[in-house]
Amino acid sequence: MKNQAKSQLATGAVAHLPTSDDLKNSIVRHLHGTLGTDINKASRQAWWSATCAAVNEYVFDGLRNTQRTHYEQNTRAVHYFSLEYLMGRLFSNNLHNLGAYDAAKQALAELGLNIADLEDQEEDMALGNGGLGRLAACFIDSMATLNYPAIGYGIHYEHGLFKQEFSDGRQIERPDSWREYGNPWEICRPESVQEISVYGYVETTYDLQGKMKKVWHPGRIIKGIPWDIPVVGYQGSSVNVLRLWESRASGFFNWDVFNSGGYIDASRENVEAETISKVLYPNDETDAGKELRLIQQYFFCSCSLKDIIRRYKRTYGDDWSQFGAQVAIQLNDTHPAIAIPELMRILVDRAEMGWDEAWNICQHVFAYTNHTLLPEALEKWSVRLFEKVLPRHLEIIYEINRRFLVEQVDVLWPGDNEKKRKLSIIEEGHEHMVRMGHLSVVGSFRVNGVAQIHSDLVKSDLFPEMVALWPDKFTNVTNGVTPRRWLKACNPRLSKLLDETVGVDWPRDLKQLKKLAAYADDAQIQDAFMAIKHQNKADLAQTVKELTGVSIDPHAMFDIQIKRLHEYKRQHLNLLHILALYRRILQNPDYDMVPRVFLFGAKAAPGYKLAKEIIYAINKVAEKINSDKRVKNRLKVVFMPNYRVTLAEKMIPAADVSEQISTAGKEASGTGNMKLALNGAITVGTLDGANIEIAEEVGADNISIFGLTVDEVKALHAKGYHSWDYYYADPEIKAILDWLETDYFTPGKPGELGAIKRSLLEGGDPYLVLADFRSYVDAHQKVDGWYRDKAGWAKKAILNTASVGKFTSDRSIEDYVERVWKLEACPVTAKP
Ligand code: GPU
Repeated sequence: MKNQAKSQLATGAVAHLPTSDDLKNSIVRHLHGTLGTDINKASRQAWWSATCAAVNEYVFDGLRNTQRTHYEQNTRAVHYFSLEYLMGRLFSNNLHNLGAYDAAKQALAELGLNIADLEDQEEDMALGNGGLGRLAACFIDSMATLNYPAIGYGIHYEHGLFKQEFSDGRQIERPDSWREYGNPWEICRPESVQEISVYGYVETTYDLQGKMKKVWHPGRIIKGIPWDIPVVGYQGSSVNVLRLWESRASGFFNWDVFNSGGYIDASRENVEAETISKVLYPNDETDAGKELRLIQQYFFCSCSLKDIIRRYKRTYGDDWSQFGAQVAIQLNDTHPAIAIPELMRILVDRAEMGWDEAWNICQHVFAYTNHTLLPEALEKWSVRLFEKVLPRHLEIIYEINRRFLVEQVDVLWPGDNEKKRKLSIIEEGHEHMVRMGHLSVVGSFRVNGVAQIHSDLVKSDLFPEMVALWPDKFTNVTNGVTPRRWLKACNPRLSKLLDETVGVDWPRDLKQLKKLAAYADDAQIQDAFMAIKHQNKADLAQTVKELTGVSIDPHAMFDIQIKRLHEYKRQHLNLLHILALYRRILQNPDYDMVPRVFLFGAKAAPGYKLAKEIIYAINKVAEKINSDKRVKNRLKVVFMPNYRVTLAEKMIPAADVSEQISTAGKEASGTGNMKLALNGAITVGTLDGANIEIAEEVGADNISIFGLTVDEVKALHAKGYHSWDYYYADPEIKAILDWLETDYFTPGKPGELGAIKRSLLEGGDPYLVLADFRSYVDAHQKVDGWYRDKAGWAKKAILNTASVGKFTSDRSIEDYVERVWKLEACPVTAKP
């Protein structure tokens, strides 16, 4: 008998897990019956599609069982509203979560195929910008794993985040067409289509009793088509759904135009309607303020609310009394805040409920997560735009605001107009604006930040008066990441070592990693751990060579900064450190340092000029350093093109050092910091966001902290910060900044890299790069010393992996359940 790879035993929604023979038969069957080809001529793409179809037999099985169970149990459910889901690839993720990865690998091998080649056929599902969207993806993984009845709602963008290329070191954006050839993981649900309205005007009417009624006469009706993506919990627990809406023209209005001879006008309307879900806005933490974006937000919120209500009515009909008990809606930042007035509109205008009763329901349903304090990210919509796009919602917001100011603000601070001005949902000024953060706080029963310090700052700096009004509304839920994707699937070598040392339960009980701490001094485990790191680095070196042509040595220290490009994340501080090292090497040919490879991955928002200049500068400096013989391989610099989830999965397992260097108070949490530490990288970081909690967990010996604290940053700004002082006082800073202005890195073109210097001096250095530079360099000097001691480094790396069990998204979800959602887990049993 053949030695068949067995799937791990599933105990949940999926009745039977496949053996390798099951999968092999199913793959061939789908190759014939679904793809219409056969084994002799099938392309890799066809093999991949057939394998996905085979996997889906099990996924859909779990999906049916989960939906049946939720329907029968009629439990309270959470509805996660997010404009972004950064899912990455699903093939290996679904196999791992099903416990069928090894079986599939063997099945494919017996068919003469390498599973890794098939994995590379899949496009990333990049329907998000960065941390916020990836967090949503980790959360839906955890909710399914923990058997919580949950559904994710969002937009089915035709084009996800742009693809990044470099041309002479400059970022070029190319469209991302992730589903050009279809997507095997999604199911269209025409039976659940919704229609939504925009534009038009509001008419005030009176019934026979003289009661006033508002009637919205919309200008346009748009159809929302739902696509369901199954979300497979770990080891066959629940299979939940991510429901994404695609916009289409509704037949409703256009036919009139069409029939009156306006064929072109009718199809223009179609094009406009379909534009809504065309493309993800590529801005990370900047408010685009564009009409289409507001329509995107409203489109998906309205479709989702109607979907929730349709499901509720199946059980309760017109009895709204249980709605608040059955439905929780989590707003992922303020992007879906328009759902609050939309639910009010549905209840008051459509269901003809009284205002107080409707508002009471809203206040039992919505909860809001704040993800940033950056002023440019706090969404505001002009009243003018609102009036045009959502005239009835504007009236409702005015009424919410009027009652809030009269019934809450004026009661606590009678006659205090300054307080009213500050707390009003409508900002008065040159142009009146709707403040979506204020609306979210007023309309939610709970508000949370995403790391302890961030939640504290939300209370003290962003909404202090709201805290005075509702002290119990505010809480913290520190972010987390799913260990299934960010350790088990992406780092199979380390996963195997962990299975052998701490047992196989760690992927769903990450605190188990603590057991690894007992081996931190064990020479054998140290060697095994570092051998794995070395192999991962060798793999990454191969990828770097293929993508950039640059050769890097896996014996060097791999120092990695991967995240969106932003001034507050300070990739330019990293660059200044690299320049300092390079300059020292040139000045002292024997300069003694541990050989280092600096790796970057980052996309800049297409309209963010300085961010693009920073990418250009890093690329130009990299070119020079990498070809300079005098460096003798002590330094290499690589900017990886097109950073995305799939590239992160290759870089994170290979990192020795993790750069988490935001100005204190600016990074709400960070989640890359957690992924890197989990894979044994040592953090060089500021006391910002979740770095603080990581430092608490790993201990001061196993992290290199530098820079001003939040309080010191505030004090420095209060006293007056003059970056020029640092420039004149520190000769190394001066030399580096001046160097950037010469043509040393851009021969024949002096000044090409001058933007960074200008922003740090004339621009006032808003993120205190120069203030933190010296302590940053020292933090790296310390790390250089640590790395020279092989056993000492191995111990630190092991203790990082062992100590960060807190940062699983399973723990985050349990915190949400306890502090916000109050849900019951609902285990699923398979019915054949
Ligand atoms: N974040 Br707001 C984004 O990625 N995009 C956004 O538009 C906003 C916040 C990030 C925070 O910067 C990061 O610190 C946090 O870890 C992440 O959200 C998830 O909470």
